[in-house]
Amino acid sequence: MGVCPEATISLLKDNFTGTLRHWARPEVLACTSWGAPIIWDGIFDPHVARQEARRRNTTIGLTVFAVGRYLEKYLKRFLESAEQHFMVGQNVVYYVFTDLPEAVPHMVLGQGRLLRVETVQRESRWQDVSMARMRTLYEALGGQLGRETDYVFCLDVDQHFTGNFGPEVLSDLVAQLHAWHYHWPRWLLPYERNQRSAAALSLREGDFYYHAAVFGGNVKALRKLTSHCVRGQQLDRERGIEALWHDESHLNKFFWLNKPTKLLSPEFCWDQHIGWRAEIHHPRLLWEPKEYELVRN
Ligand code: 2GW
Ligand code: MN
Repeated sequence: MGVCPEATISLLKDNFTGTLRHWARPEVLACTSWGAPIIWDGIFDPHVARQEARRRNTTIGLTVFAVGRYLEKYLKRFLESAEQHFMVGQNVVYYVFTDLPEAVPHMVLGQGRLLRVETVQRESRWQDVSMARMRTLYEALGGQLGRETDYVFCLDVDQHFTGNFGPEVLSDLVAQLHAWHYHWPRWLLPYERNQRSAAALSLREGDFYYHAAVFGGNVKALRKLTSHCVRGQQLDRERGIEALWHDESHLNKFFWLNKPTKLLSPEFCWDQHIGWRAEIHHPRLLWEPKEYELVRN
């Protein structure tokens, strides 16, 4: 891990949280080499972030896809937990993309929050269900979603909130450190290595391995991100290849070329199966157990 490089410490002021107390967590890396903060529990003041978001009358979008069996399996718990923990007290618009609009659970939402249901086609391969999200998001960001929000977070549905997930996560371009890979050496990270793929990174490339289950940013930055991934996926398809981790591989390529302005610690998307880790103080979003046999057939 390590401390912040001297050169970047002066930059560790965040629009939403003010000065970050990176010295409060000396055992973790609290900033990147390009000066972006890495948000760990204890280095930000959630109260300052909340006030700043209210002052700006910020509206935050939360997009989630629930196609096929993932709807009945995960969506209700995801949304109910979001009502408890996601951007409480802010303006929030949920966008649920599904092939089963009539099966979306009826939710009583807090003040200033609304839920939109958008119908999408069901892809026959699960890899395509996951990758098709990038095109759908690109189009939505160019339409009503983009017009009615300032920042958007795009999440997997197979997880639930367990703690405060507030405006401290907001920034122009936000990436999530992958819970399984945040302390791995770079050459071992599961980037796409086939140089024919648009998602390829060489052994000398890559900063961190980011998890596609959580990414966010402002509307303009996310338009750029999603269009990059759509194009990369299309190029690969034309060559008859598919990146190792599908949309996640293209997302990692994008973040290598376009550095995120904020990183979230693994506390913001944690897998309990990893077990206890000294640096994980307060998990805020937990993966649901994987039951591939059940849902992937
Ligand atoms: C996906 C895989 C196998 C069977 C079904 C599905 C599936 C996914 C589905 O039937 N319906 C559905 O709505 N999805 C959506 O795609 C849902 O939002 C889900 O959270 C998302 C990604 O699929 P998931 O969560 O099963 O994949 P993970 O947790 O292994 O995801 C990581 O890798 C993926 C690419 O392989 C994505 O990049 C994902 O963002 C990563 O977290
Ligand atoms: Mn997932």
